[in-house]
Amino acid sequence: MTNILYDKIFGSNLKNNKIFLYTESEEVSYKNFTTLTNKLANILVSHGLNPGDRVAVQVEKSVTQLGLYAATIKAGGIYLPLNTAYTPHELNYFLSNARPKIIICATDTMGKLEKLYSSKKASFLTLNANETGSLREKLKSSALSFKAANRTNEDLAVIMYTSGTTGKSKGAKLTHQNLSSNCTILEKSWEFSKNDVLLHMLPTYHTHGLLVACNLLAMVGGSMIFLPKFNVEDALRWIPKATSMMGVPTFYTRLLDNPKFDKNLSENIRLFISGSAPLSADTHTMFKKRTGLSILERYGMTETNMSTSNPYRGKRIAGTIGKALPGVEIRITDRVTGEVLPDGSIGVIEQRGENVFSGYWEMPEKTQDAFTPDNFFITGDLAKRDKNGYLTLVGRDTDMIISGGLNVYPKEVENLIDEIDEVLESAVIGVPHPDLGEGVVAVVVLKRKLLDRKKIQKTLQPNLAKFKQPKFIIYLENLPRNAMGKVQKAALRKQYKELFES
Ligand code: MLC
Repeated sequence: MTNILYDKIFGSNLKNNKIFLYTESEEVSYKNFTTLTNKLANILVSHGLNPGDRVAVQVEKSVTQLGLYAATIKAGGIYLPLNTAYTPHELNYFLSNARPKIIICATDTMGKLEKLYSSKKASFLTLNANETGSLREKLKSSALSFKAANRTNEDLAVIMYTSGTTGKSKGAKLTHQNLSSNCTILEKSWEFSKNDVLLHMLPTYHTHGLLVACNLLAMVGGSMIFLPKFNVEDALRWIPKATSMMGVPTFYTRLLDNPKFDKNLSENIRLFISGSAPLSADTHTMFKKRTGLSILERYGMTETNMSTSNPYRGKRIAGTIGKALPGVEIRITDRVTGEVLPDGSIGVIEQRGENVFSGYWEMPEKTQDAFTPDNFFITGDLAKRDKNGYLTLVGRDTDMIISGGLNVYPKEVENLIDEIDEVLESAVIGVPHPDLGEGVVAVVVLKRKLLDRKKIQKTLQPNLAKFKQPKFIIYLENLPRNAMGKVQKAALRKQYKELFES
């Protein structure tokens, strides 16, 4: 019996007394983490989990939460992590679409969700930020051993939702093979080993924090300083004890803004990695000046895991996302004709390899649209490749916004704004933001005056995660349009490019 992902990621360190996780309050060995995983897997199975069933998890980052991920995989389930910022309204969509067998969330979320989502076919368990809840209660009497379910390469391990251009999110299906093969490539490419201690301050409901950081460190038998979220003071305190860190560009710009962050503090660090949003060449250069270290920028997506990387040994070129990782085929194509373009031309990044997901959950048409006939995934990111194979991102084929490493699809926000009686139409754009990379801005045309000036914000609040809500709303008489009547978002982005600069 094999369970491809579990055996690969957690299998070799099961009985190890070495510390896997350091938190502010405890140290968890691999051995204790395995016991926790087994107990959690027994609880999941006792709630009816069969191989192939989904386990939806919307909880704060914690040791138990990471154990739930391992337990779901070990029990043969499909782990479905959900951003804690999602509102019950958004959750209702994910749950109705994925139909999980088990839902694990905070106690107060359960109260709200039960009203919206019919729980007939799902069991609810609770886990709160302070590690209380029904799940922790059940741990006390759960059995210590658990036999891993058989899972092959093609079986699904994780579904992660990504926003879509039409405003409806799509569940990216990630197989045991997608995740385990990518991890092996990263181990070799970034030279991770059991000697590594990774400072982990990312959320664990996205690819970056869960499938890159946690999978990799568990697989090599390393350790993680596992903190609930990023803040500069905690980072400064823990960086001297770490050998590596992964973050979105906002982590690095916030560190640079603090004069206490310097070369001495980071002398034990062998590798700072950045991804999920473009790192500006300026930040790369300033970071090198301050610490003597070049941030390694890499590129990936929920659908593809990690696809390109600057080298561990060799030249890390500021402003580039490096070269295709081993086993990942990348080509640049014309956005209209699909024709493969020569190096130096700007076009859409398409990729193929074991890293690429197996399609969108129960959305065959969207899956078909996302792939070329020869099975390359069309990313929608625009880039050019130089003669040495280094890729530079130059924009996006869609008008997606990346705010602090989180993707926001304008359509989802526009749909909600346009439903307001007084609104004629809206255009949601991303403009440069000094802290978040891009900030969400709504440009709104009213049919008639808003009696309540905060009506738009009040409408969005219960329906949309905070990070998707506009940080600024601009009211115009008309939206700029081209001769075809299409809203010219590029013109709006240009006009408001300095909005967040002061
Ligand atoms: C929080 N807020 C955000 C935000 N995060 N707004 C826009 N964009 C974001 N990313 C809101 C908060 O709710 C708060 O609202 C206000 O903005 C300021 O909060 P903050 O305290 O400054 O934010 P903070 O909690 O520090 O979070 C910022 C952050 C965090 C950048 C540290 O968002 C983060 O950890 N991002 C990482 C996301 C990530 O892991 N992405 C990987 C995706 S995987 P208010 O009004 O209450 O003050 C992927 C694939 C790949 O993309 O290749 O990696």
